[in-house]
Amino acid sequence: MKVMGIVNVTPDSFSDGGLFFDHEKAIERGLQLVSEGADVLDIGGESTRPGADAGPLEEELRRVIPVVEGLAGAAPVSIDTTKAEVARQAIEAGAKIVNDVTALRGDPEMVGVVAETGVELVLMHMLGTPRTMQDDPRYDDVVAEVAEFLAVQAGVAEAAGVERDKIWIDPGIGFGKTVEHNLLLLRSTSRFVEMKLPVLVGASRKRFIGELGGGAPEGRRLGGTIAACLAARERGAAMVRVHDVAPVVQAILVASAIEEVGE
Ligand code: HH2
Repeated sequence: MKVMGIVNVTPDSFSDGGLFFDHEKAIERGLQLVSEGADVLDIGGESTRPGADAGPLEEELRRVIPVVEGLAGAAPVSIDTTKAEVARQAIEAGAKIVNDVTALRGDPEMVGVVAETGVELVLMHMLGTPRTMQDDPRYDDVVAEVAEFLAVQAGVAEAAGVERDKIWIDPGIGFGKTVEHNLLLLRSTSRFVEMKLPVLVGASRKRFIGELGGGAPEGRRLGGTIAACLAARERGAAMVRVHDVAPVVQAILVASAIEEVGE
């Protein structure tokens, strides 16, 4: 299983300096994650936290493009954006994957950019928008509805010319989901794997871990993050998106070694 390391270029992650400093810090962080074993770097300049609004285009471009340029030589880069123009410029700067948390619903031009450039595409499920998604999310059958949504959006991508072998699917842990929804989705990772598209799971430091773990704050959710990653791995996930690359890589190594010993 691959590990995608998260490189945030948002003011809440690097609040202690100007823009130039932000870029340097983010590039340093990315290189550190590669040295820890990240297979892919996911660079994002738009907050998708519950309650967040999408920021302006120019600001997002200023944040992420120099970081993509700085890291594209070190590892395959994924651009975490909902905006086609950001995706386009990031691809020009060397990005190989577009990670769109709206699964093509945020910008009508997105699918064209991905199809024309031939890069990979991550389709993630989200109920509503970051601003509203945690307002009482409800499903009749969360696993079936998320799977159906991802199948439809994969069809949209293919119809627009994105090759099927370039498409990833992601159940969108924490995006319009209760704790129970998140647990059901993680337990049902194999249901998504059965769709014959590689599955990406992003549970790193998410709120449900804190809610299960007696209110642990974001910086103290590594144990839960590792548990979620290993659960997804056991059920066939192809990649996990995490902040703490070294401990997750180590956990995967040990889990694989236990399975493979004596074979
Ligand atoms: N989660 C976040 C952002 N992008 N992309 C994918 N494919 N899957 C995810 O689960 C996912 C994602 C969460 O974003 P945020 O809450 O802003 O925090 P961070 O980027 O630090 O994880």
